[in-house]
Amino acid sequence: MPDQTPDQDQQTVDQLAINTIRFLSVDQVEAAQSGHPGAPLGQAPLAYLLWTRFLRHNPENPDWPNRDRFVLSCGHASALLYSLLHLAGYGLPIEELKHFRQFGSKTPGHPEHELTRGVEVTTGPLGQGIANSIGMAIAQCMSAQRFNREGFPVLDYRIWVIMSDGEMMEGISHEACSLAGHLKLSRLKVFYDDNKVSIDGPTSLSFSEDVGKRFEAYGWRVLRVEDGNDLTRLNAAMQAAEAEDSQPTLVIVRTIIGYGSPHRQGTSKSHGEALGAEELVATKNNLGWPLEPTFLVPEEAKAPFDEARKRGQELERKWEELMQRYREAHPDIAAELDQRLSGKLPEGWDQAIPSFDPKDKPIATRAASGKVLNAIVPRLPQLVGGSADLTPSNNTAIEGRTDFEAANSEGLYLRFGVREHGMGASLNGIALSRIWIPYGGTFLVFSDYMRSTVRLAALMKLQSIFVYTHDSIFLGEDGPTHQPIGELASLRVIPGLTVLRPADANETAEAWRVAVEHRHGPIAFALSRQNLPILAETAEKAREGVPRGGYILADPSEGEPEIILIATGSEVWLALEAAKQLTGKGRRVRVVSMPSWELYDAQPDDYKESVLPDKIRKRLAIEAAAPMGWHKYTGLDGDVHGIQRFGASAPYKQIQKELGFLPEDVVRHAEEVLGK
Ligand SMILES: Cc1ncc(C[n+]2csc(CCOP(=O)(O)OP(=O)(O)O)c2C)c(N)n1
Repeated sequence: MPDQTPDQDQQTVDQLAINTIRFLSVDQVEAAQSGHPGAPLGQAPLAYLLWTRFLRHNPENPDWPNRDRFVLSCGHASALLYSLLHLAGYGLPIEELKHFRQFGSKTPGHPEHELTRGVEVTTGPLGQGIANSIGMAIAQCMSAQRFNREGFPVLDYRIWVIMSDGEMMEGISHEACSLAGHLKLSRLKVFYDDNKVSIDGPTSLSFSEDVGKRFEAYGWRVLRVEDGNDLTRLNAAMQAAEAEDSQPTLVIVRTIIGYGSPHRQGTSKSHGEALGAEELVATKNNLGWPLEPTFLVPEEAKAPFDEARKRGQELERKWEELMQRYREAHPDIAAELDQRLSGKLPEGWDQAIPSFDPKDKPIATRAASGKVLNAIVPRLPQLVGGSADLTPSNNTAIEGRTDFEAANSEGLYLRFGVREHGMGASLNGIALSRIWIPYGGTFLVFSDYMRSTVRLAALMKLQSIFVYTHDSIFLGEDGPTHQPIGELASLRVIPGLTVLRPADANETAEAWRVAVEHRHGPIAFALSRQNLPILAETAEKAREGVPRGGYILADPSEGEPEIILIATGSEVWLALEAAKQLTGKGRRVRVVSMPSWELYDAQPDDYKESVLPDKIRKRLAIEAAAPMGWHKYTGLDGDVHGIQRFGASAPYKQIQKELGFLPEDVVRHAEEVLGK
C-alpha cells in the first residue's frame, strides 16, 4: 500500500463501510438480545482497513493455502467477524446474521472453526487465539523453510490478530508472546484493542503494567496508534507491521469501547449486553445511521469489499500460476506439498514402526514412545514437536533434528520452555496448518495447566498429539505434587479427545499408529515413567487390539471366564500376574487390556459383547488413578481397583506395596468381587 492521504470521497466510503460493520454488529446483538456490542463498535475501523487493504485472502476459497490468516482472538467480539465475513463475500448470508447466537446458526456466540466458512480458529476463552497464532506463525515459518524455493515463495503468508485487554491479562498470552519474541516470529502482526475496559469496569481496577514495555522486553516491535478511528495512522501502522520481517509486531491501538453509543461508550456497560432499543436509536442517530431498515448494507459500502475480493481472486490466480511453475521446477518438493495439502499420509509412512521382543528387558512406555517416534519420523517428516522443558523425561527428541530457532528455521524440534499452556495452544495453531502434525510433551499431572487448549483441540477436531508421561503414582519419589490421580478421568470427559494409555512397548507402537492416522481430533498419551515388561500377549495382539481400544489379552485355558480383569497401562501386567495367581487357585479369569475408552466405545456392539459379555458380571477394573467412570464397564456387580487419595513420595516399588498395587492386592480384590 502506498502512503496516502485519503481523499474526501474515499473517506466517505470508508466511514460508510465502517459504520456498516458497526451497525451490522450491533443489530446482531440486538436481535439476539445477547452478545457484545462494545468491542465491534470500537474495533470496526481497524478491522475494516485490515480486511479491505491488507489481508491477502480470497473469500471465494477460504482454504487457499497461501492466504493470510486472520485471528479474532477476543472471540466475544464475534459479531464483528460475522459482519466482516458477510461483507467480504464468504457466503455468510444476512439471514445468518439475523440468527446470531441461535441454535443451528452459522453465527454462534463465539466463532467456531469449520462451522463458519472463513473462521480460521475457534476463539472465546481469552488468550487462546493469540496463543494459537504463535503456533500458526511457527507453522508458516517451518513451511516456508521446507517448501519455498528461490523465486517460489509458495507459502508466504502473514498472521494478523486482534486481541483485547482481557487477553493481555491472561497468563497464556504471557507464555505465548514471550516465546514468539524469542523465536522472532516476524509474520505475526497483532493489534491490541486497548480500550481500557473489561467486564468489571476500567482495567485500572486490576491491570496497570506498561504493555508496550512488556512486549518490547519480549523482543517484539511495538507501534502505537493513539486514536483507533484515525485511518491514516492505522494505515501507516499496518504498512509498518506488514513490512516488518525481523520480529513480531504489536500495534497498540487506543480505541473506545462502545464507540458512538452516547450513554455507554467508554464504559463496561457496552461490553457484554445489547444496547437496548433506546440506546440503539441514540447510537444510530449519533453516527448518522438510518434507524430502518436494520441490517442495512448500503450499496456504496460494498465497493471496498468487492475490490478486495477481486484483488484476492487475482492473488490466488497468480499463486496457482506460481504453483504450476513450481511443480515443473521442483517436482519432488511440490509433490510433497501437494500430498500434505491433500490431507493424505505418505504411502508406507508406517513401515518403520518397530515391534518389541518380549524377551527384551522391560522398558518404560515413555522410552518406547521415543523409539517409535524416532523410527517413524524419517518417513513422516510432518510429525513435529517438542516438550515444555521435559525433553529427557518425555522422550520427545528426534535424533538428527535440530532445534527450531530464530536463527534456524530449518530446525524441527520445538523448545517450548516451561510453558505448558502456551505449548498446548501452539500445537493447536500448528495443527491448523494441516501441513504439520504437532506433538508436545509434559508430565500428565500438568495436563491440568493446559486443559483449556486440549479442550479446544477437541472442539476444533485438530490433530494435536499430547504426549503425557509420568502417568501415575508410580513415578515415585517426586511425590503427590507430581502424581496424577484425577487427570485421566478428567481428560476422558472431554468429548472428542482420544486418551491412550498403552500397557507396554508394543501397545505404545500401535498407539502411535492410531495417533498419526487419527486426522480429525486430538490424542492424549499417558505413558509410564517406570519400566514395564514387554508382554508376550501384546506382541501378538496389540496390532489389532489397540485400534479397537480394548481387547482380550488372556482367557482361561478351559471354560468360560467367571471374572474379567480390565486394566490399562502399567496395570496390565499386574492384571496378568493376578490372573495367573487366581488361575492357580482354580479361578477362570479373562484379562482385557483397555488402552482407550474412546476407541473401545466406538466399536460395534457385537465386538464389545465379545470382549465384555453381558453375562459375565463379575468384573474388576484396575487403574492406578481415580476410579471415576470405570463403573460403566464393571457394572453393579463389579468393582474398581483405583486410588481415592493423593499419592506419596517414595521409591515406586514401595508405593506399589503401600497403596495396594501388588498382584496379591488385586487377587484379594478379585476374590471379593467373586464372593459378592
Ligand atoms: C479465559 C476467559 N475468562 C473469562 C472470560 C469471560 N470474559 C469474556 S470477555 C471478558 C472481559 C474482556 O474484556 P476485554 O478483553 O477488555 O474485552 P472488551 O471489554 O474490550 O470487549 C471476560 C472476563 C473468557 N471469555 N475467557
